[in-house]
Amino acid sequence: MNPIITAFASSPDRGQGLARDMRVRWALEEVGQPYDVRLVSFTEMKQPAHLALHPFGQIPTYEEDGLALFETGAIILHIAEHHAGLLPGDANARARAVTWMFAALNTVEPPIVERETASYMERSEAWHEHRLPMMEERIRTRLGQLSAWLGGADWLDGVFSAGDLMMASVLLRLKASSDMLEEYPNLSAYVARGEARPAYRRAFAAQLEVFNASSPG
Ligand code: GTB
Repeated sequence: MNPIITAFASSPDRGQGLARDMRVRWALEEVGQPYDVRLVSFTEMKQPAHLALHPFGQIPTYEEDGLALFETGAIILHIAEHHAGLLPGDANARARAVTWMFAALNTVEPPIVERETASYMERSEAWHEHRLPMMEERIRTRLGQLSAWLGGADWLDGVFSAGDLMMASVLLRLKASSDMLEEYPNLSAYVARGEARPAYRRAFAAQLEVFNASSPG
């Protein structure tokens, strides 16, 4: 039986790959694991059946025989540990790839999400325009550090890994909501390399199809 993931029945981004099921789809495509998708509405996500899978009432979730997971970090690590292609064989290189997954989720994604959330939750507050530059400075600090680490390399630690998949996914979210990424040409090129991967393109097409299928005409 294929694993089953959940995704938005109606994603606010109109299928532009910004919801977090995209990174799970990408990981599954990278390792060649077919999967099924159960689409859920915002109402269904808060109902007991979904809360039994995801205590915070969110997507994505991941189910396979006898196992239900939530949190994209845990899901992608699980996929990477059970299939070849997303983690190096060498134990130390593997640990470093996992480190980059955590860095993407714990160090780079939070300031990006904070700015994005503020832009729709706090935009009408008088203090928003004063807070915005501070939030953007925090993002630039991380982008500058990441850019310095990457230098002229293709990937963060040698070959493409789950760490790159997660980092590129996080940066793609920034790219969709600001021009900041363009200030770092090596990071822009890094994200473009991720987007050019056949697995990424298949995942993107699959989630866009959900939007197209639900739109008239
Ligand atoms: N830490 C969790 C993880 O990594 O799995 C975060 C999961 C999460 O934030 N899920 C969001 C969700 O279910 C969807 S991805 N939200 C509904 C809710 O909380 O009620 C966040 C997201 C949503 C939509 C867009 N978009 O349309 O642009 C982008 C990102």
